[in-house]
Amino acid sequence: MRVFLAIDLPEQVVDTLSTIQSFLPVGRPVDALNFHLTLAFLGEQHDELVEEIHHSLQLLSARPFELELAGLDIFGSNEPKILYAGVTKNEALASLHKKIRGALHASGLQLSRERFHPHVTLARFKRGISHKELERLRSYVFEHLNFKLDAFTVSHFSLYRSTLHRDGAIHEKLSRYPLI
Ligand code: 3AM
Repeated sequence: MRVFLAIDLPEQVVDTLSTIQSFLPVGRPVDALNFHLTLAFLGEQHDELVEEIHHSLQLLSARPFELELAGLDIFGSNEPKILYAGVTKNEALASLHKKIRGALHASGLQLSRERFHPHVTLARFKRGISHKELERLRSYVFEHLNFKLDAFTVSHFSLYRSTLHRDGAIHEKLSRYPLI
C-alpha cells in the first residue's frame, strides 16, 4: 500500500485555508477534507513493513507542540507545481520529523535525503499554464504573502493510506500516534 505520515489540521484552520483557497484564480484545488501537513512520504510498501513501522511509531516519544501556518508560496516558480501554505520556523516540528526518520530507519525504511520542507498543499497545477494564468497566480500569492493563522497544538500525527484515482488521491487514516 501507498502510505504517508501527516499532521491533521483543526477544523478552524481547514476552514480558513479553504476560504483562502476559494479565491485561487487557476489550478486544481485540493479537497479541504484532504488538507494535511506531510511529515514523511513512505511510498508503496508491503503490509508487513507497514505493520513494523506502526509498532516502531507507537514507541516514538515526543511532546505536543504549537504550530503556526503563515504565508502562501509555490513549488516550482517558473513552472508552478504546487501552491502551499507555509509553516513558521518550528524546532519541535523539525525534531519530530527527525525522530520519525529514526523510527522508519529502525524499521528498515530509509527516506530520501531531500530536505524537509513543511507545507500544506492547497492546489496543484498542470504543466504549461499560460503566461496570463501565471501572472494571476503570482498576484494571488503576493496578496496572501503575509497571512498568518492562529497557532494550534499538535497533539498527534497520523498514518494514511493513499489510493490514487483519476480525480486525485483518496486518503484513509490507518492509525494515530499521540504526542504526550
Ligand atoms: O500533499 P503534500 O504535498 O504534502 O505530494 C504528495 C503529498 O504531499 C507526496 O506525499 C503526500 C501524500 O500523498 N508525495 C507523493 N509522491 C511522492 C514522492 N514520490 C511524494 N513525496 C515524495 N516523493
